[in-house]
Amino acid sequence: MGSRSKELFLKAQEIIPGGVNSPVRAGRNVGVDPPFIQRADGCYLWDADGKRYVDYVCSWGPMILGHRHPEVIQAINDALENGTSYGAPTELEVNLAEMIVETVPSVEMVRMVNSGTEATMSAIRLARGFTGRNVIIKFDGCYHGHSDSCLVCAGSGLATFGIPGSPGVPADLARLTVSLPFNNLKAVETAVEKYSDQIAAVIIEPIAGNMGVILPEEGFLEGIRNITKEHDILLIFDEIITGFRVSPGGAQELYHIKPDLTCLGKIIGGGLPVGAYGGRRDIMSHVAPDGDIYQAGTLSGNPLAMTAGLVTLRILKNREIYAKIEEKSEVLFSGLRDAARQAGIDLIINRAGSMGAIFFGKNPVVDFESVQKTESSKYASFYREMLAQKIYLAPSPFEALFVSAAHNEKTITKTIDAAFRSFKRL
Ligand code: KE4
Repeated sequence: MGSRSKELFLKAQEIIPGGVNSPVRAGRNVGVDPPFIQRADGCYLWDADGKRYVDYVCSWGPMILGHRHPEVIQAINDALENGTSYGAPTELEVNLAEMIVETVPSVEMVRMVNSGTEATMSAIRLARGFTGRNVIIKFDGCYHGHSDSCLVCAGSGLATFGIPGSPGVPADLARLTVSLPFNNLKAVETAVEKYSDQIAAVIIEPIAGNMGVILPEEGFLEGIRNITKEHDILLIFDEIITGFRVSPGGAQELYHIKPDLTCLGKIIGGGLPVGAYGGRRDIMSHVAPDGDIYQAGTLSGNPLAMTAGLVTLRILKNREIYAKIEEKSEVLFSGLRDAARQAGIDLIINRAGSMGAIFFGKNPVVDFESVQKTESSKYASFYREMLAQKIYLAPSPFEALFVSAAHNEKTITKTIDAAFRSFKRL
């Protein structure tokens, strides 16, 4: 890390917990003090010392078009002429809601919020209010933001009530969340048998992106949809990463599954703070002020965020973009696989479109338990070697890498070459 980043990090740690405004950025998982980023453009980031990196974090997903897409920047600049926030309804919010309803198969109505956490927290409250039930089922290794009901780990034994995943989460609340192994339909059946009339909802990342990337096995999502339908349990798809990422309609479009509620974020804000939850009209109509389930937000539907999201989604209407990013992603990840093989390194790669993850190990990675058996220390070494060659990966083995429309053959070839050199040094 250069001197200016070092200076800034020292100062930041005095006045911001860990020197960062979100824990993963601190680089504790990879043993690196973080470069402080000053600007971004296309597929590149520049740090405070002027070093340029090829970026595969893409702000954790939003920047599918690449940084500073000219049309997005122009639209935000134009919107600034009209002010920055009104706290009142605007045409922009209607237009973005319309875009989401038109594109995401199961969403009939949608409410904008300001983060993914707010989206899932609100969807869970709505599910509990609508069903009159309190238990939530989630999956080990899936992350739905930091609201109390989501910061819960699996209790001891299968399908038992959860335990707090963080101090400050009341044990009495954690007990209302059951966390199950991903890709384990039997566990879902067991939990539903055990708690059926107490379960409000199952919430899942249909393609997991917070324990590396893990794809649903054949029949897993469909099985959950059938079980939840049978027991009047709501199915919530957390598509905050996958929405408009793996396809415009998200994973639910890819797998032809209709959840009852969907949470969105990241890409729909085009890089500005945003979240959204939506779904069946008969459920969403219970949200205040139409219904009595309360949720609110000062900056919800902020005109700048709506503008950035609208332009981003309008550009993404051209599905050619997805085909091109798919091609680039295949070149990148197959290149990483070949480089690891040539360097004699055991590497597992999971990929869904332009989101993917690399795991050091030999065995398939299909759930959180198998993630924990991979060699995360090797990922940390690989991360440091790649950063030294100006390739900016997620500073944790439990995240996804993202390819954008701005990555090109030159930067992908540079990445694969850097990876080969890095693998050789492991
Ligand atoms: P935010 O509250 O961070 O906007 O969204 C929470 C969230 C909800 N659901 C999914 C599937 C998510 O991936 C996230 C946030 N993702 C993390 C990284 N995978 C954001 C990065 C961070 O925490 O700094």
